[in-house]
Amino acid sequence: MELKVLARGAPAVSAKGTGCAASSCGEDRLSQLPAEIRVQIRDHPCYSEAAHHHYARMHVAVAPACNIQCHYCNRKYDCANESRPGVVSEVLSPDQAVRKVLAVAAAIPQLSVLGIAGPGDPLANPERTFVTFRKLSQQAPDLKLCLSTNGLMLPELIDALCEHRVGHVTITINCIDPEVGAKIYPWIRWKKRRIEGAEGAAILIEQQQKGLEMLVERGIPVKINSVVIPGVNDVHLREVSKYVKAKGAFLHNLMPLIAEARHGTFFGVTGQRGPTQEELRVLRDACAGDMKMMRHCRQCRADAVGLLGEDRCEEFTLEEIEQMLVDDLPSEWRLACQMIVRDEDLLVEF
Ligand code: CLF
Ligand code: SF4
Repeated sequence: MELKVLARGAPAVSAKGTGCAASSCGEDRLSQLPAEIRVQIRDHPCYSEAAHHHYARMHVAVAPACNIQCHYCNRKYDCANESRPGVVSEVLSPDQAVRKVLAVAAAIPQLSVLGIAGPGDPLANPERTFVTFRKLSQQAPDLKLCLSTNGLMLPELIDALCEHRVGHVTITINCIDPEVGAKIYPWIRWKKRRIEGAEGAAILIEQQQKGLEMLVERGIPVKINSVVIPGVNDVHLREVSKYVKAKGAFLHNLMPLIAEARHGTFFGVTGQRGPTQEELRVLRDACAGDMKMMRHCRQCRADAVGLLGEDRCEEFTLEEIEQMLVDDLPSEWRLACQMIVRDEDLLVEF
């Protein structure tokens, strides 16, 4: 792919095929943010809409277990063509994950972010998650580390997150009312007990809110994901958006529920529908008055690889990686490839 460098001051041009108009792509908004936040997000494809044209992320699926049950989740179901959270073809050991990251980094120089997002909850598998982060910090120190969690164990593991240099955290917050939560979470596992209904949801909500505050205090930009479930939490999410903004979250991502009977989830088999595009747009617009909204999410698999919307996970199966010569580009080389789009005076077009 040839990078065409345009003259200084020329209008920005969106990447072909990404379906995102330049006027909404955030270069201007990015330049208005405080310098330290800009540095944290400018090469993160999820936190910066502009960056998702130029930077890639990958997930390593090292976290199989979960400590709660959501009515929209069934991690047993796998389809190579399906892009949705929790879907994964292979669970990796930390060593396999490191090898995979180095192989991908050598093949995709735009790789800037390594995330752990499942297929279960990364913080319900702390040892596997943190061993992976530690090894990658040593072997690919330029990669930003990112994590997506249900938040149940966030307060207890916050120090470990900071020690391991995790710079971006997403919490899935679907409600701030336990009665709404009881319709989404049948149970949680807490202190070796299974706690059901609103009682369990109340503990989860409290932990999520505590975790959000602690992350903000530590200067970590927090993104909130919320699954929009019509008739269950859609109206309530306006309140959620106000709440998380007041607590200092950086970005809110309202994701449509994906529920089909063939996925075997509770919502799928009971016929719970997802929101229409119009319902989603109206809700996002209503919440946008309260905080910055993410509108370019691709609801990635837990083993996604590449630019958002151009998933290349099938090229990097365990079998393929075993046969690859894993000889990562030195970090400086990768950074040099990326630096051209980091320079805010240069506008580039693919
Ligand atoms: Fe992955 Fe999530 Fe980090 Fe991004 S995804 S852990 S913040 S590196 Fe991004 Fe994918 Fe949407 Fe997630 S497009 S599902 S928001
Ligand atoms: Fe599934 Fe994530 Fe919910 Fe756990 S927290 S049940 S992995 S969606």
